[in-house]
Amino acid sequence: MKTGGRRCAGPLKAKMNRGDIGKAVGKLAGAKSLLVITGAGISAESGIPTFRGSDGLWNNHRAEDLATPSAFERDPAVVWQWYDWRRGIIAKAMPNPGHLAIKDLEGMFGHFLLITQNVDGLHERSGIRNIIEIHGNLWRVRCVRDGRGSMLMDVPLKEVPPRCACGALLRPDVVWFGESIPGEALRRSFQALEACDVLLVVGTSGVVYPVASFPEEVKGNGGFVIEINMEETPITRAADVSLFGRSGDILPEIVKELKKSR
Ligand code: BJW
Repeated sequence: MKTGGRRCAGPLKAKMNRGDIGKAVGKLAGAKSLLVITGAGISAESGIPTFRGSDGLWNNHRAEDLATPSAFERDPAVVWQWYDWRRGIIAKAMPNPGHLAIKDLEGMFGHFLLITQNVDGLHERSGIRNIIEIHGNLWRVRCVRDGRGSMLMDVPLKEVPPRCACGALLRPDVVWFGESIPGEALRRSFQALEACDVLLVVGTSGVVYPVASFPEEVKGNGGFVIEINMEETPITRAADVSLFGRSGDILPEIVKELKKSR
């Protein structure tokens, strides 16, 4: 299943087989500490578009036009229209069997942390407790004048761009390209990368840093890396096991087998 030196994402080269699931479950059964990382792929089966790939958000919108501080400075209304559209899709979406299986995994490990790159809030809605939303949350906003954060749940937005009571612009409380990951989230992430026995990486293209470097970090610390994705990614090279297919199929299967083995 591992593909050796391939660096680039490519077409699906191999299908998951029972041996790979067995190897993953065997390792999980002996692990005390599990770290899970998710990306847009985990929410794809809830009907939320991913960023890259044939149906990805970046096909119609250039990242530099929408997910950067300079884009927001140039045209906050355009950026907010994009977020308003995505908030409309996410408001109707529900956690899928992949989200629910990760919630089940949380209950099976003494030490568990989920680091999600997603801003959709679906993991939280699955009931998970130990979570870092490393790129923020698109239901939270903050005032560009004083940085104060609040929730803004209106769908659609009442005004675009939305404004704070003080009259300044509000921005989505998410991390755009070129912005730093909040210090506390990064510190806790690196602590978990050092401490985990197993890292499970689900539905990310593995091209956006710093998360793209996390699998190599875990390998460097002697941890075991399991990847779940529809296709090969740059992470496939670092992964000890790669399971190719839908996370909403594979994760419940892992939970089922893990319960049997305990
Ligand atoms: C399925 C599936 C199914 C589908 N089942 N799977 C080091 C080297 C080079 C560059 C940098 C570096 N360090 C920092 C940078 C710059 C930059 C960066 O990474 N650039 C790269 C593009 C090269 N990083 C940053 O700027 C970060 N900040 C930072 O590091 O600060 C310090 C610093 C700054 C500058 C220089 C150096 C240091 C911040 C990154 C913020 C990313 N923000 C976004 C938007 C968030 C808000 C929003 O949502 O609007 O985050 S961009 C976008 O990409 C979003 C995502 O979280 C992120 C990752 O995407 P993800 O989740 O992987 O989605 P996709 O679509 O790419 O992949 C989906 C996958 O699912 C695919 O593989 C499918 O196959 C799979 N899939 N269906 C399983 N059913």
